[in-house]
Amino acid sequence: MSIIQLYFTKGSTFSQRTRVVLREKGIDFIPIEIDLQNKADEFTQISRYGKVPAIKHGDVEIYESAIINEYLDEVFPEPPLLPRDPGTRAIARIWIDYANTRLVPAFNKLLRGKDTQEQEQGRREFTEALLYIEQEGLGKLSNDQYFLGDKFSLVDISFYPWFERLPVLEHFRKFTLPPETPRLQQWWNTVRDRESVQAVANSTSYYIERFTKILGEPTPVGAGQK
Ligand SMILES: N[C@@H](CCC(=O)N[C@@H](CS)C(=O)NCC(=O)O)C(=O)O
Repeated sequence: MSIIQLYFTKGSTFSQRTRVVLREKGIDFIPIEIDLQNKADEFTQISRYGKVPAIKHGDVEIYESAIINEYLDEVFPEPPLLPRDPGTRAIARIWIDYANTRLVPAFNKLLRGKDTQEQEQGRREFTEALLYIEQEGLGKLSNDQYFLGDKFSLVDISFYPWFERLPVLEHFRKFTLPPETPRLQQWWNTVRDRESVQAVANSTSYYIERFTKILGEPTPVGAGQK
C-alpha cells in the first residue's frame, strides 16, 4: 500500500498523538505541515472538520486522532498499542474517551477560560480529573509504569501531550500537579523519556511564546491589590 501522508502542525497536541504512534510503530510517512490560518483545499477535502491531524493512506482518508490511531494500530499491528482482549480494549477506549471528554476540556477551560471565574472552574475540573486518573486509572488499572501495565499504549499517548504543556499552566495560571498525584508524576517522568515522545516534543519556551501571543502576559500576583 502507498506511503502515509500526515497532515499536522508542530504545536498541536492531537497531532502529537498520531506522530508518536507513527514513530512507535516505525511507519514511514510524508509529513505535511498545515498553516491553520490558511488551510489548503487539499487538506480540508481530507480533514472534513478542518482540524489536524489527518492522514491519507492510499484511498483511505481519515481525521480525528483517536480514530486515526486505532486505524494505524489495525493496519500496522506491531507493536500493538491496544490490548488484544476485547474487555481490556474496551476499558482502554473508556480512558481515551476520558482524556477527550474530561481532561482536555478542563485543561482548556483553566488555560483559556474567558474570565477568572471560568478559569477557576477549569482549575477545579482539571484537579478533579487528575485525582480521578491517579486513583481510578493509574491506581487501579496497573501496577506498572503505564496506564495498562508495562506496555506503552494508546491510553498513555492520548493523555500525554497535555502533560508536556504543564509548564504553560504554571506560567499563566500558577498551576502545578497536586501533591496527591505521585503515580501521575512518576508516569509522566517515564513517558517524557520515551524516544517517540522526545522526537516530537517542543520546548517550554516555544509554548510560552506561543501562548503569550494568544493570552497576553500573565497577570502578576497581587496586581490590582493595594
Ligand atoms: N478531536 C480532534 C481535535 C483536533 C483539533 O482540535 N486540532 C486542532 C489543533 S490541536 C486544530 O486543528 N484546530 C484548527 C481549527 O479548529 O481550525 C482530534 O482528536 O483530532
